[in-house]
Amino acid sequence: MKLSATTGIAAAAALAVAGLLAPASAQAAPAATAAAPDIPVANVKAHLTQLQSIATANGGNRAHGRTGYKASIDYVKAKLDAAGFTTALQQFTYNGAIGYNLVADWPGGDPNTVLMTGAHLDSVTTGAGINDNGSGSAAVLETALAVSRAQLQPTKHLRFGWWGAEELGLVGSTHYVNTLPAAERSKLTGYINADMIASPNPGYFVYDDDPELEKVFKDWFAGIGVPTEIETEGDGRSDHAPFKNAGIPVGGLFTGAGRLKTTAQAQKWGGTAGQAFDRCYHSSCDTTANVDDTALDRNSDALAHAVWTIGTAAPVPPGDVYENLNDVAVPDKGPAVTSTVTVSGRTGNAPATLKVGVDIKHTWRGDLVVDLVAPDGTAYRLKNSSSRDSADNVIATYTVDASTEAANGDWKLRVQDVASQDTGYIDSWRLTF
Ligand code: DTR
Ligand code: CA
Ligand code: ZN
Ligand code: ZN
Repeated sequence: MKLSATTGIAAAAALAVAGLLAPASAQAAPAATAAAPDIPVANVKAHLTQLQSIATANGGNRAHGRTGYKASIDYVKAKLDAAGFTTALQQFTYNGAIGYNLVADWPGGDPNTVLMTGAHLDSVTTGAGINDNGSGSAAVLETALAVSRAQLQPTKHLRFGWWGAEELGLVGSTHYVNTLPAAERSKLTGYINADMIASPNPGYFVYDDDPELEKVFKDWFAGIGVPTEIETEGDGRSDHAPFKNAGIPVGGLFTGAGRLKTTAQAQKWGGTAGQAFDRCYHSSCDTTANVDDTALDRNSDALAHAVWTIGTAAPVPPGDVYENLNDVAVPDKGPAVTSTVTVSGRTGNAPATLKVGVDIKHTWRGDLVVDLVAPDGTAYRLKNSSSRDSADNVIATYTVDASTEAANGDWKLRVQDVASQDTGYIDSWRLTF
């Protein structure tokens, strides 16, 4: 068993996902973060008007492989080039057509901690795709332009992305993540996704993936008195999925698609119960008339708030990493297995934000239950089993409040496969104090 205990010697966190925000103590210090400006919704709508005009001039859509998509990319790129971003077009081929991702870097910030915000720019072939996903694309663009207007000097490096061929299966974002060198991928400390954020009968959904990204959004909406719900059906449904599968913390915003708004939701958000959040989802009526301005405004401001808050937070000091790189086979529908990390030489208790990085290779990860077991035997549930989660591998970082646990001792990762078929193994795991 190979342990790379770094007792007492601060080492760069092996996971670039050690944390998005400064630890609580640093947050108690004078505000290390800058307040985001209001994003003028008129500016966002102006981008939507341009995207609508592009669709109208190009056969009524902005779909992958069509002239309307490339015209959309050119529009967004021109705005960013003029605002001082370093832009790059990434080409890929899908279904015999050339697709494009647009990536824009804001010069400055720590190149080893990158916060990325993105949206897919393509529409379906049946319409202009103004809510899906001109809304997300325009809000991300206007947030980037606001960074330029402010000449923001963030602590993290800010990157923005516009993806191609999302409607055909997250093709552009998957191509981006899969072709990013591992060393570059490990610098991505978070990815924020905006896909459908101005539905005409809006709900206010926040992705329930990374706890810190979820909190930043939920706190912002609570601050304006708007209740939110967690987006439980988002897994795999938009461009955050390839980032999540690569072990990068993800978050995002969503106002709903074809699902019907319930009576309870209409009572808290207004709008019409029994009607879809977006009746024009993937339809020709998804035009500039298919946008709720208030939802667009709120989500644009929430996006800017998250970029400013996380992008300007005090750098997270490197943690002490204790890891076990030994493979441990997980028997199919069998007894739990464990992998141990011995922590020694520390004083006091573990932190309230103990980072648990796991890398479990396993097809149909829904079979797996994963716990952290403290030296005194206390178990902390990291992941429940799920009959719906058919994706492969559990590559994630969990934040555990272990402040009641003594730091020193044998910590165990406990994994059990509770459903038949599909097997795998613990590839590695680590604790970052
Ligand atoms: N797949 C997206 C729309 C969508 C459906 N469910 C969610 C959940 C979270 C984000 C987006 C979506 C599309 O059609 O582009
Ligand atoms: Ca606004
Ligand atoms: Zn979409
Ligand atoms: Zn769509």
